[in-house]
Amino acid sequence: MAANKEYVLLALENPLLDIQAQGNEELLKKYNLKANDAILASPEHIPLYEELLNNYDAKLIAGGAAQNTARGAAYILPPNSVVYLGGVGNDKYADILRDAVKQVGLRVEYRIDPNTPTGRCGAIITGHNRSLVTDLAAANLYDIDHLKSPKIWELVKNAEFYYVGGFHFTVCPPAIQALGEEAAANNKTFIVNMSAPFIAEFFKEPLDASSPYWDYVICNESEAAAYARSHSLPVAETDVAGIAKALANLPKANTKKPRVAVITQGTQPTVVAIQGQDEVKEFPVHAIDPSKITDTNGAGDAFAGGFVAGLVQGKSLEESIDIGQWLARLSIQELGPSYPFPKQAY
Ligand code: 26A
Repeated sequence: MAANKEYVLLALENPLLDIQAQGNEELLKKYNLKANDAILASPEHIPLYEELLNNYDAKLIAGGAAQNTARGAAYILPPNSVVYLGGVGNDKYADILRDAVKQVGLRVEYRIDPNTPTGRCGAIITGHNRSLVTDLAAANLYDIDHLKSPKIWELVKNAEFYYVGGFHFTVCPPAIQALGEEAAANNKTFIVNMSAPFIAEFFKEPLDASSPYWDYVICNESEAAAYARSHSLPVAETDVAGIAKALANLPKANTKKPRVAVITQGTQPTVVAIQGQDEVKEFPVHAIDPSKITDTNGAGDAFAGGFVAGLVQGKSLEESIDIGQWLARLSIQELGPSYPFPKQAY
C-alpha cells in the first residue's frame, strides 16, 4: 500500500514565517490591503512587519501555504510519510520552521541561501478574515537545480503523490513542470492548489502550462472566480459548479485517470467535479460555533492537508473531503495555521 511507503507524499512551495496579529480597518487602509486576500509585498509594505511586531503584539508562527498543508498531512499520516521542499535563509526564522515541522514529523529539505533571510508573511486578522502580505526573500530563490540534485530527485522518484502550492508559480515553474511530468509519466498523483486569486490572474501562463498534469486541483470560491475571469470561461464567476466542471474537463496528459476539481467555499458546501461526469457533488461543511474560531489563517491549507492525507491512505473521495473538513475545523480553533496537541484522531 502506498501509505506504508516512506515519503510517499512530496510537497513543494514557499516556506514562510507568519507574523500574525489582530489588526483593524485603519491598519488595512494604511497599507492598502483588502480584509481577505493574499498578495506579494511591494516596497510600501515592508514597514508593516515591524509595525505588526512593535505595535500589534504579533506572534511568530510557522506558515507557508503548502508547508502548512504538508504539516497537516504529516499530522495524520504515519511517521516518515511526508517531505517538503522550499527555500529558506540561515537564520532564526528558519529554526522556528524546523521546530514546527519536527513536532508533526514532517521532513523538510530546504534550499538554504546563506545571504538572504527566510521569507515572511504578515497576517492581519480582522474578525474571520485574514490579509496576507508576503515578502518571499529566500523562498524566491528555490531553483530547479535543488530539485534535480541527486538526493532530492531520489525523493521525487520515490514519492507517489506530489502536492504543489500555487504560490510557487511565482517562484519556480520549471520545478512544478518537472513534478507534473514525473507524475504523468508514471501514473502518480499530481495535486495543485491555486492558492490565491492573483495566481489565476497574473501567473496564468505557468498555471496553464501545468494544468494538463493536474490530477486534483483545489481552490476556493474567490480563486475559482478569478480563474473564470482570467480565462474568459463561458460561465458566471459565481457559478462554482460550472467552474469546477470546466477545471475538471481541461485537457489532461495522463488519461488513465480523470481529473477531480475541488472548490471550497468557507462555510458553504465543498463542490467537486470529476472529468467526464455530468453530476457535480456537494459536501456540506460541519460548521462549528463561530465563538470557537480563533482565526481562519490556514483553514484552506488544513483542508488540503486532510484531503491529501485521505488520498494517500487510499480513502474514497467522500471520506478524503471529510478528513479535510475535519482538519480545517481543528486548525481554525488554533492560533494561525496550526494543529492541536496532543494530537486528535479523525
Ligand atoms: C507567494 N506568496 C504570496 C505566498 C504566500 C503564502 N505561502 C506561500 N507563498 N502568501 C501567504 N502564504 C501563506 O498562506 C498561509 C495561509 O493560507 C501564509 O504563510 C499562511 O501561513
